[in-house]
Amino acid sequence: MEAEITKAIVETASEEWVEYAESDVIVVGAGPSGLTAAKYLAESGLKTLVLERRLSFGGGIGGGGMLFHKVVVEREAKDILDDFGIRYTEHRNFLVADSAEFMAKLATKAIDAGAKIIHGVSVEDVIFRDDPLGVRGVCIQWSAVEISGLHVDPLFLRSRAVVDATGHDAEVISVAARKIPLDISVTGERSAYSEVAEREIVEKTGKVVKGLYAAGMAVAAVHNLPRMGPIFGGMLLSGKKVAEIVAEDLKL
Ligand code: 48F
Repeated sequence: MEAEITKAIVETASEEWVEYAESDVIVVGAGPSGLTAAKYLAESGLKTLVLERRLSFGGGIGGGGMLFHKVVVEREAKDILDDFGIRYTEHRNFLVADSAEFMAKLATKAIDAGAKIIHGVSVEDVIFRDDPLGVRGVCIQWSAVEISGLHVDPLFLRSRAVVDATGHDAEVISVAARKIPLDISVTGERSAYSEVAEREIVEKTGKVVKGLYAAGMAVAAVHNLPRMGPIFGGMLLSGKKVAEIVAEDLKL
């Protein structure tokens, strides 16, 4: 029986790795912007793979606001909450959701829409071509190997688009900016100014170079925008917007 358990896991997982060696879109990071993007990308018919370093969903959602188990969302993002079936209460100008429900339903709806999410995998670099200049996929490593510091070569996954939804450090765009002549520098985010941050992150969400897109707090890192704290409307709207832009760009 033990051998059969091993075969069941290794054979089915390996089949999927082969299937996802090439995708339409790779979303890096299963935080609020990445999960939102994944749902709408999958719904538009694109083969969508989400790679998440940790063994959990939600990125910065689970901590709520300083471990108070609530997150705040602006009314502008109400339709997205409704799309995901996330319940909320009204508190003056804001909608307030339970952080556990928020992250669980973002993940569930992304998976139900057809996105494949794989945990414990870190993106450490990109694949690029200069004919024309652009990103064509990612280099991946088990997070456990990354954390151990062992010298293990990565594997490659090709895709037509990569969405950096890695949060405050914009890890994918940072490595691409350092190692490809992209003519961008990732200057990092500024101190808190919530209303400006919420608006400008959505406005500046989109393509960085052919094949590489920024969503969520990665946008703030790339465009030197302020941070906003535990308010999540901008993350949801950014995830939806990047999905629409990628779907439009990938139209044949
Ligand atoms: O940080 P995170 O939640 O990013 P986000 O979608 O949302 C930001 C908010 O949570 C909050 C905020 C606004 O309300 O200020 O912080 O922009 O989620 C990013 C996810 O990406 C994973 C990381 O573990 C987290 O779950 N991640 C980061 N780098 C990598 C990665 C990487 N190189 N490879 C794979 N996953």
